Amino acid sequence: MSRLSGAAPSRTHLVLIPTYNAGPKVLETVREALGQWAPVWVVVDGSTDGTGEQLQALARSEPDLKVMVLEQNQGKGAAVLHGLAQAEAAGYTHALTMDSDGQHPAHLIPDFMQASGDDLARMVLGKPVFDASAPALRVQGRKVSNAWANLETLWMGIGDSLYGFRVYPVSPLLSIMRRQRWMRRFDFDIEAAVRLCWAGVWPVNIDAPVKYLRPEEGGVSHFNYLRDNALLTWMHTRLVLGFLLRLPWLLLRRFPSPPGRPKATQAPSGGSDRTQ
Ligand SMILES: Nc1nc2c(ncn2[C@@H]2O[C@H](COP(=O)(O)OP(=O)(O)OP(=O)(O)O)[C@@H](O)[C@H]2O)c(=O)[nH]1
Ligand SMILES: [Mg+2]
Repeated sequence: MSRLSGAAPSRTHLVLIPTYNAGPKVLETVREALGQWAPVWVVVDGSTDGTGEQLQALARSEPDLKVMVLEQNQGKGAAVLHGLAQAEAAGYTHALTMDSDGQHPAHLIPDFMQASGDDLARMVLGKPVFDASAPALRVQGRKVSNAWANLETLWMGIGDSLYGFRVYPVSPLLSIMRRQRWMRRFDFDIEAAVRLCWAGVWPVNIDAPVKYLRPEEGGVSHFNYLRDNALLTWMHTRLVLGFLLRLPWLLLRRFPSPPGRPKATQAPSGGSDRTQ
């Protein structure tokens, strides 16, 4: 399915890269992704560092690259939502999201796409393998978020709640995002994994290295400890409330009834995450 294999671009699975002021790394990332897969779509999220124009120039010579530009910065989740809506309209069923800042392993794109297959009830989650470049605070901090995400899903198997290198089924994720106003910023990755679990999309976890680049290596981060941790705290508060509302049904689904009794297959009518 990828250009590397010499096959035609996929008509079902695409790579979707949201980007915001990522500097020169974004061009490298996009080229690496194009070396592994076609098509690759980039959503430029109101970048002001000139990379939007550079990406548009690259797209003129790369038929498998599509660049969409949002005039104003809207946040990672909003940028992904924009790309997903276009992907659905064009008939794509699955999107592999990856960050634009050189942290994610483009060489694993084909493996992740293969693991996803055509299953709309499966998401493929990258499980970060850190090296010495990873700041201890970030590595430890995500354990807190992972613990909450696992509780909120009754341990359905989210290996890592934060890592954005993933394959999502497009229509279930779109229907979840369109029903609410959250998940538009840094809260996107965690809430997407949790709500997709609630909707019956099961996680498959695959180890994937993550790099933390120093600024002199071109590393850029927009993570803001205060702002983003406040956002994540509010997000988990919301998710715990949603979890408590769904708890009876989640328990029934997680621990099926004895033979002879009907099995829970979908959220109760009050639940807002039914995908079909
Ligand atoms: N933070 C942020 N990222 C955005 C936004 N819009 C798109 N993105 C993209 O989302 C991805 C993740 O952003 P980062 O700031 O690197 O967040 P992170 O990788 O979780 O955090 P670090 O581990 O500190 O790099 C990057 O590819 C960004 O370009 C936005 O408004 N804010
Ligand atoms: Mg990053």
